[in-house]
Amino acid sequence: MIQNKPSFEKNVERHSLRKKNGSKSLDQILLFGQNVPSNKSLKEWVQQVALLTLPDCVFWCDGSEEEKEYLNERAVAQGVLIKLDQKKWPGCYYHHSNPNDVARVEQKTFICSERKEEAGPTNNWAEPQEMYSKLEEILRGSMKGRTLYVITYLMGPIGSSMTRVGVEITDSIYVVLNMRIMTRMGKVAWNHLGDSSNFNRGIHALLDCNPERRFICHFPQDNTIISVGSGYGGNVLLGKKCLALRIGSDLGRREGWLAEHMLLLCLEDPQGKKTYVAAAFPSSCGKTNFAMMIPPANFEGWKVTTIGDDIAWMRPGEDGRLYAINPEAGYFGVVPGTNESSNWNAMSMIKKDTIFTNVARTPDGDLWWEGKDNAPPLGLIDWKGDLWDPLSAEKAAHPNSRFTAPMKNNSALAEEVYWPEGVPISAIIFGGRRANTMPLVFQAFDWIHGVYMGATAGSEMTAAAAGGLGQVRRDPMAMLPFCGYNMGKYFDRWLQMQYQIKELPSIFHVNWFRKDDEGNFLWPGFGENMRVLQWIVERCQGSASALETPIGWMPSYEDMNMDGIAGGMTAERFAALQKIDPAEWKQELILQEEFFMKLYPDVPKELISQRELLISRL
Ligand code: OXD
Ligand code: MN
Repeated sequence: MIQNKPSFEKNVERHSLRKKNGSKSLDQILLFGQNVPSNKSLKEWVQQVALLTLPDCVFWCDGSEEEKEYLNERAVAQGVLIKLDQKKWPGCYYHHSNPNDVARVEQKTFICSERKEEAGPTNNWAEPQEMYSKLEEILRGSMKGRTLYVITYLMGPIGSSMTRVGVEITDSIYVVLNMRIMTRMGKVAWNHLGDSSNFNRGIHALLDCNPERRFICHFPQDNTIISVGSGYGGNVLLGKKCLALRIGSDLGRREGWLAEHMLLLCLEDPQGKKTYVAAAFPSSCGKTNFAMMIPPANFEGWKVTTIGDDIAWMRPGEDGRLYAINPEAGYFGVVPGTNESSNWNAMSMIKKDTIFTNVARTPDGDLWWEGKDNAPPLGLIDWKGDLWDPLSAEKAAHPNSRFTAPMKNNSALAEEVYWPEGVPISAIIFGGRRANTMPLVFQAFDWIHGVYMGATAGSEMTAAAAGGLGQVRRDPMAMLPFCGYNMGKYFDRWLQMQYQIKELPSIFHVNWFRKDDEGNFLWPGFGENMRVLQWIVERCQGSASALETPIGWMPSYEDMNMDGIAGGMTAERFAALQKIDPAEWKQELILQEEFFMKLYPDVPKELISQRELLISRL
């Protein structure tokens, strides 16, 4: 039932007529869409951008169901989306991206703060006026013949004091349909904004998807983002990495809170006691799986529910605890490897209302990807749109192929995700993908030591970003690609938290990816990670013991619940998982020092002395 579809169509038709009749009044094009908000500064800004980009039509997205149906049909008609078999995949669509545009581009991502030092040595910096001028030339007339969509959206739950309004102007219908899943969008955001001019201004233009003209630029002092030349989610769903992390972290610096690349989960024990946990892992290291984990069968009475899978905003609460919200409303998750046993909740969630990007499909509208757990069907069409040769070394689905799914379809969704003030965090976990050196789990001695553990975390690079796959790089707090200001100052922000919070969360480090000498994973991962989570929660509650080691508190084999663990676990194998190898740690400390040298002179002295203390303990 598309009640209002005719009125959208009439709007577009009326517009075309006006164009034929030579009427170019911007006031008139601004009327397109079902409704238009009354906010004057918003309208003026959209008008300015329309005058620069010269679209055929301006479409104000109101976030309604009717609008979604209309836009889905339009996207199919334009060949941007392919409708999947609606019996197998109700409400699901498919999108192929340009093969040159499948991941975030860190080398083309800029923080255009007033001074280079504000962006710091880990970010690309460009002088703001120069970058604005360059982008203005790129944007001039760039939307001719296209529709300019105005997406007004919220990052954060309705009614939360932490929630921010963003407006993304885009000429990509794919972006509109993804943003409606990832954020609370349309009228709800107009109502939140009211007459205020305090909103993030984001402009996205697809252009011709030429990597040479691809720039993802942030202007923190103006609360502005401009992204051109890409259609990949991480570069163009501006609420996510750009606003919620890069601009968000800078807002946190000014206002005394933290925007983090963290999942949020609620762990309920058999007595019904709930513990809230935040965990930072670099991209494609299993945050979504961890946030949706199902405890092993013998963990009767334990329950994990998801608050967020990628981003957390954390601020001191009035009661002296650290409170966190998930600013998003959907998941933009990596598909390959997702199956009923690795992530049952995600599998059932993506069966409806999901946009799939760059997985493989069959000619009759079904889907397949590596790790889906069934043999590839015949006649598979790969992520580039070509017939896939099962004998070729090429993957049928791109390793960074994605689903975009609304969080309300997650059967493990925590009710707390809607709480305006968020949840009080008891444990913070840092982790990465490390084949060696890093034990399965250890706990920081105190807050400063924990900040040091996060600040020095490293991980092997994955397909989520273009670049050297598999190389270990320092990725402090999993924020290397997302911190919108000087990393040393960001460490300071973390340290400052100890004066803002009375009940500081305990901090842990985990590594699910340690391998033996033959290259086999030592830990089964997935739902079995619950065993580590249980120890962490019991440490927070003061009921689990630990051994003091040079790198932190560690569980002994007996401290862990290993009953019924998949594949079995012996004390020797656990010792290999937890081993502190002096040669590996020597190398680790050298790499940490190199990283600190890069950040010189902004590394807080507290962290330098933590490193010295660690050396002396080792
Ligand atoms: C993501 C990423 O898409 O971190 O979440 O790249
Ligand atoms: Mn992420």
